Amino acid sequence: MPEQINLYATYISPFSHMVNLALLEAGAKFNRYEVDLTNKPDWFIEQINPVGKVPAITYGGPNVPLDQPSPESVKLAESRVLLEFIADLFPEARLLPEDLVVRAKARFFTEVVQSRLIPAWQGHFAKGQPVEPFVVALEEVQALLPPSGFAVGEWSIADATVAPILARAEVIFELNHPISGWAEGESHKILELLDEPRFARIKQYRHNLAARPAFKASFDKAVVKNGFKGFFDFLIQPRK
Ligand SMILES: N[C@@H](CCC(=O)N[C@@H](CS)C(=O)NCC(=O)O)C(=O)O
Repeated sequence: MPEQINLYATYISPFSHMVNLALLEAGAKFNRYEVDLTNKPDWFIEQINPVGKVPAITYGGPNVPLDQPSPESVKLAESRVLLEFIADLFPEARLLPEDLVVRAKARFFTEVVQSRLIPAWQGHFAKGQPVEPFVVALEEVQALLPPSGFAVGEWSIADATVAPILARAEVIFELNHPISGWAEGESHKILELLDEPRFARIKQYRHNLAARPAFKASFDKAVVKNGFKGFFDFLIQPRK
């Protein structure tokens, strides 16, 4: 029987959402602490994750208030590591396919999302890079999808990796915050592009991902949009 799981996460963070989704899909019992990235508590960096990033998990140890972590619990971080850990912890939930070839395909899908789609997306909305690498990476992800169903057929942690990104990409294009420095109408063009027939499969996939009860329970578009607005406003405010 798995031990106590405490998830340290931030609602707007896609990496946090990945882990939250896997825990929900696994039917895990867990506690969640919302970490404010604009005012990170010292205890989080000192006692949970020295690099100060969410998501992180404490596993096991005694029952303690989440802002007073026990030295006896195991501290784990990095979304990919956490997703694999959750899949291992709850084998009956089949968060990774049993077939070893399909399992490798799920990991390859995750690799493409982590190494190609995410950097291209972040580069475009946060670092002034062109949109093309994001569009190319989206095509790559789409090309990996089977004709129907999820990344490798049944839902797996590969889907947990991409669902938060696709949902937030839409939110950020709609938000069109000054931090992105996009020209007039640029974000509209990309939203229209995502609606084009060439992206029909990924559009259907996005709908399938969003229809999962675990996704609905962990993602409120209006809250995420508002959260990004507040976070981006914080990032661009002049520092004293
Ligand atoms: N490679 C990490 C990335 C996690 C990450 O970048 N988290 C962001 C939020 S989305 C964060 O905590 N940023 C706070 C900071 O860097 O200070 C993972 O996959 O878990």
